Amino acid sequence: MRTVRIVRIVRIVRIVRRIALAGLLALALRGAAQAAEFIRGDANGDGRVTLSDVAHIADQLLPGALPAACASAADGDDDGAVGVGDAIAVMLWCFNHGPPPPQPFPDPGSDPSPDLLACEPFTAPGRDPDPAYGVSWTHPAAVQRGQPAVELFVRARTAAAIEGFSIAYLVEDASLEVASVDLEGTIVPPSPAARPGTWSFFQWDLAPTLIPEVRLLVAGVVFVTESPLERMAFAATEGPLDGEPLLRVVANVRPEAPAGPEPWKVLWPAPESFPGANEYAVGGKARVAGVVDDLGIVIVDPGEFLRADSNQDERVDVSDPIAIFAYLFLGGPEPDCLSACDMNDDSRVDISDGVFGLNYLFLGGPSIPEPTSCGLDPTLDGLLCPRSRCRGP
Ligand SMILES: [Ca+2]
Ligand SMILES: [Ca+2]
Ligand SMILES: [Ca+2]
Ligand SMILES: [Ca+2]
Repeated sequence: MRTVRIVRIVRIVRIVRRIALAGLLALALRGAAQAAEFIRGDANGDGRVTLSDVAHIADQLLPGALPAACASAADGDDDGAVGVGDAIAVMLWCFNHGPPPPQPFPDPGSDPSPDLLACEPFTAPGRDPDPAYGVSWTHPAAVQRGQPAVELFVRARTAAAIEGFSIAYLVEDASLEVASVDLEGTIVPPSPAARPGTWSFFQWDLAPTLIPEVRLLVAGVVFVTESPLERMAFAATEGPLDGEPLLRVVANVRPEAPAGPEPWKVLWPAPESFPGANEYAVGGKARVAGVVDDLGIVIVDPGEFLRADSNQDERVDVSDPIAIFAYLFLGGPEPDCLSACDMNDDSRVDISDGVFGLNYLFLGGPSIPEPTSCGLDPTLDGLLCPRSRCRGP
């Protein structure tokens, strides 16, 4: 009888132990799930920390948003909570203005300072270049060597509403001096929050590379309106994907830049390994631009010219204002030397130049500004003179 009781007790103890072990095992498994390996800052789990992660973190901040699969990864500053500060910290790192995210980074690992944030294992979407997205440039066909403040616009071509956009371009530093990147003249709304300096979600940087003559231009924007919580999705562009201007780059063409006649490449896409590689954020996920144009411009030597000799016959007479009127109003060919056509030297070629010439020739009007013999323009402007009799026939 006693033996039977002992056997029963042993059995009960075994069952209790088994249940306890199963419970411990379940707890352990749940703990393992919470402690899945992650890369800090890689909130969307594609294996890289980019602007799309900033968009993904911002998604989590919207009211009613589903919790992130891996809050630990979204906790970019490792303070144990996910907030606007994480989006800003990750954005700053992407654009070379902040320290790299705390461990684990850049390789996956577990959190060295465990907190209450969870991290379920989740599969990483691919990063294949998508031909539906592209990056191109609106650019002047030609600029004068030494010309200051050339405006270059980055055009974004999209097939869907995007939440953010970043570029990484290599700059031919001997030709082009990048002065600033901003949102002037782009389709981004000019709200106070959208202005550079007050807008935390716009960043750019010009970083050195291993090659001294080449610099890396990175710039990116996550669309926000008044607050990071009210993000604006950029409207979709349909059809041939001509794109919309999204970033303005202001640059100076260096005096030592090699002059044309062929376009000289000054900006070309950085390899995808660079941070900020040409990427669109769509629903917090990265779409890598499948079409990325480089930028070549014809750099024109300012050269010597004779002002008011519009038709390049080495004389200033009535045929010169007539040549300007023919070009402006009769669909005549563009003159070889627009600098010479700018008779009144106001940096434009328009009807007032023809009138100025007639006034000078026949009515004793003001004299023609310099150079009135072959020479350089004393005031550098955007007008070009690729061919002039002053440089030979
Ligand atoms: Ca990522
Ligand atoms: Ca945080
Ligand atoms: Ca002439
Ligand atoms: Ca003029």
